[in-house]
Amino acid sequence: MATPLVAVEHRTEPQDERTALTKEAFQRDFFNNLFYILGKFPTLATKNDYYQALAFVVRDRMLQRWISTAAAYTKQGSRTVAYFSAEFLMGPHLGNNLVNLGIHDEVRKAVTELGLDFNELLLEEDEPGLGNGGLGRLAACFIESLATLQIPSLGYGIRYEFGIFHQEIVDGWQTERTDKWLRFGNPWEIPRPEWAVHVKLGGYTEPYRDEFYRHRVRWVPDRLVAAVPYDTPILGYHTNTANTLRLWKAEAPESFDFAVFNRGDYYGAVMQKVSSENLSKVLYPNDEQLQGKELRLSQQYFFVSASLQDMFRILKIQKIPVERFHEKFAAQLNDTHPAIAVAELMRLLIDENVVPWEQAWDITRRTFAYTNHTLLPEALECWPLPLFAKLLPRHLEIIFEINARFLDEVRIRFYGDEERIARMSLIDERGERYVRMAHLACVGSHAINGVAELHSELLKQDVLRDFYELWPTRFGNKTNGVTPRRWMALSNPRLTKLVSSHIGDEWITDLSQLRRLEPLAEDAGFRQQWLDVKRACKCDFAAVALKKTGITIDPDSLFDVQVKRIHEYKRQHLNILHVVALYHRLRSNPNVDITPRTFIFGGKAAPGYHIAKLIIKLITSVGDVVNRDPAVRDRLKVVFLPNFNVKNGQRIYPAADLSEQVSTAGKEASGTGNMKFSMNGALTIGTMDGANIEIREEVGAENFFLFGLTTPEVGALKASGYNPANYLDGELKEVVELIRSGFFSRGDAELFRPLIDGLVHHDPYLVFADFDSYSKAQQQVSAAYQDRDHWARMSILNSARSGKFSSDRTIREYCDDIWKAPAVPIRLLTQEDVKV
Ligand code: GL7
Repeated sequence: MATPLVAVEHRTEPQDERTALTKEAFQRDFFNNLFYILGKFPTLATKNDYYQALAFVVRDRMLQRWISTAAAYTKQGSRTVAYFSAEFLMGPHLGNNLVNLGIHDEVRKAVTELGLDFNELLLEEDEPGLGNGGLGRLAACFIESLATLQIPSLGYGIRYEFGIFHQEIVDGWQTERTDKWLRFGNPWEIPRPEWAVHVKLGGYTEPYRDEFYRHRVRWVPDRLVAAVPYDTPILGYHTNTANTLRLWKAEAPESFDFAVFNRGDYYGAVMQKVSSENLSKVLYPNDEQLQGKELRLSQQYFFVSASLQDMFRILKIQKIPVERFHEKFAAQLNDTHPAIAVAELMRLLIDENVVPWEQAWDITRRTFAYTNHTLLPEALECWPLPLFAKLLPRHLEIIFEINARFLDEVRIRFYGDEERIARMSLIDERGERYVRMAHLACVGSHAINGVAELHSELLKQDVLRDFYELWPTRFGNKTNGVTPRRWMALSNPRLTKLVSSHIGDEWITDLSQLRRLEPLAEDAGFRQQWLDVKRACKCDFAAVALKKTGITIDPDSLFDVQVKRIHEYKRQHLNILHVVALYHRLRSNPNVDITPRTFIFGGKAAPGYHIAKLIIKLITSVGDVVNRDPAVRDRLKVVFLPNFNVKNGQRIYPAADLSEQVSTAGKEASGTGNMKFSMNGALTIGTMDGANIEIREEVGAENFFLFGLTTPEVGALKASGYNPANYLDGELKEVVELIRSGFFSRGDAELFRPLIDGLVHHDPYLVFADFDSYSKAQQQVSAAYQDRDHWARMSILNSARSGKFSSDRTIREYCDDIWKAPAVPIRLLTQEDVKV
């Protein structure tokens, strides 16, 4: 009798020989894969071979869902969300797929029985790091929630050959290495070359008359690139839904090659192929900083055009007329990176489907909605007009026409307000001319949203104020969320087990149920179990930290964590200044009673962002001194964990006691790491910024360490002429002098000068202004941690009250308010059903 691998009643699929869920079938297939797919036998097999053999076992068991889902959507012509994003920071797939299939623990047992280390195999997966940070990870959480909520959806993006660079710390400095995530192959994707499309670039346009003597415009490009879709199934949690992430790879179109080959220019033909492939070669590693590079605009247009063409193909298969494009699809623009889609959809409708302008415009606006993700001016995408004209001549004409009609509307509404016209124009004409992508996105969308309450308000008051005044009803808020499947169930199995043993497991798909933990905060036994879980996670992380940095950390110290991209507005330097202050206190009075702390930092700096890299160097340099100083007696430790990514994040969030969310008020649009920490029972020290405000509102002010200036106070201080030197006294002054003196740089007083001088003379993010308040809040943290039992209470309440921050809630709001996309439950097909 075969042992069933799973005894979960949600599993309804008819099982066949190949994908049966018995332990025997699973172990048999594992070795079959090693043999027939990887061509290895155990003696020669590497860990990665085993990982892949396992991945294929799991993939086989996902395909029935995937095929059934595609078949249902095709047959029903279901309304579909198309999530357009230049980034999808998926993280490793294997563990998540096991959790969502509901076979995680059983597969772990079966693998372990084979004498293999299950965790080690999971770690073998090179994660697809196709994103920079929060924005890309949000897209990943969203498509997982869409699948869990059974909403028909497609994620459209770019299959970068090199994702976000791999960070190493050498002599305390960040160094970058290319991320060769595809090196050993990717078992999760299926290429679909039969659905490749051509994307045009460059050239010129010309008017002509078609066979019906209609005026038309022809775009004669000077380059064609083939876009080949690579599909990855995205499973919902314990549902039959498996949606698709469709990422485009750039290749040279065969036909073009032939032309050059025939001219005998072999080398030229190969070079052309190489230059086409460049389009999906590498992710630009800047977060929140526009790099006005032609290749970047080409990438954006490349994936947007391919995706829209793909959507037309889908319409055709489902026999839906192009005039009903907006009924079939709700397309979300994840920031302005895909905003060129507005002009591209117009072009496809007008030039290629001969839809009249007014109707095409109506369809376009009803199709798109736009999410803004940042208030930082340097992140707002503006493309120089000449560059735009060269690459996308037809789109520029279309944008001019959209602009002319739009500005007419503004003129009528705001009679005589020429300044407003200039401010709102899609073209910035104040000096050199630019195309303003955020304006294009606003004009071409029926809904516009920010990603947290404060951010959405600031958009209306500030960055998009004119648009808000014109179309107030189009604006809304959708506070971000994160998926509890990856960020709790998968990454924190101990907590998951503890929670589920008390309140059942429905919280995994209905996070508001965590509220039922609230009464348990008063239960001493539960508090002890809660602390035990936290301590075990901290021990796990201590082992990781030791392995990756050689630094030994004490699991009984307070783990104070700041992991996120390194950026001045996120103020990692505020944090490290406080570390230096504590060190200074210890050195000045070695017997001072302090709460032992481990400061954990992680995050990448954009390779060209010198100050951010210097902040990393400062952190590692302070660590070098503090970690070794015998006077400290291990009461302070500073760890910079290299290469913060999804995989590392999964081990850090569960281990944190304190979450550092210390951006200057009004700068962090939302933050999402803040949510992952709180769910996993960390307390937050934070400013009134982004989603921190809502986290504090949910968990209660008494369970949150607040500090710093508010957004209006920041504005007022800046308006009054902020002088950071005025704040340079007392402990802060001593801290700054210590760094300036070269104490942390072996006497080199020059090394940190750019950073320190920048703070003393400019300090655009008000580090000095907030230092005192931060330092006081940190004292409250230290005091609170002394009463471990009370800390446990606060920690439990953080988790219990984090339900709002599930991406399921966010996605439901998008579906109800913007996409109007209902769920489509999937019935699993048998192999009989799909026989031709
Ligand atoms: C960001 C915001 O900075 C961040 O606060 C937000 O949580 C995230 C998702 O909405 O989007 N905007 C941005 O450009 N990046 C972000 O992470 C890179």
